Amino acid sequence: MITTEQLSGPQPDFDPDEFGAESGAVQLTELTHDIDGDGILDTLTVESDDAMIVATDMDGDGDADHLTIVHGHGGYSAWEFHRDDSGHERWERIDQGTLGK
Ligand SMILES: [Ca+2]
Ligand SMILES: [Ca+2]
Repeated sequence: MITTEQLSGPQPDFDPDEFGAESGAVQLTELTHDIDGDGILDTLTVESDDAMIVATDMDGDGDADHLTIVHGHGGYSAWEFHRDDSGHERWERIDQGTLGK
């Protein structure tokens, strides 16, 4: 039996520990936050057992353009999505480090 509780909590389709440049587009279906305050929801946060993911769709096409992954041990990485002229999709790591240091 499926409860509404089991259906809640949208999960972007990737493993935060395995995420990398070739991970491909991350579709965001249920945005929950408006971080730039323009009245349009643009950001989804997902908490898993050992990581928190903040995914933002800047241009409103439904795919994440920016991801920040914060791991339970305090390390984080930030990624920016690029699609080149030939349609190849790639994530570029733009930042990484450890929170609180
Ligand atoms: Ca917004
Ligand atoms: Ca987008």
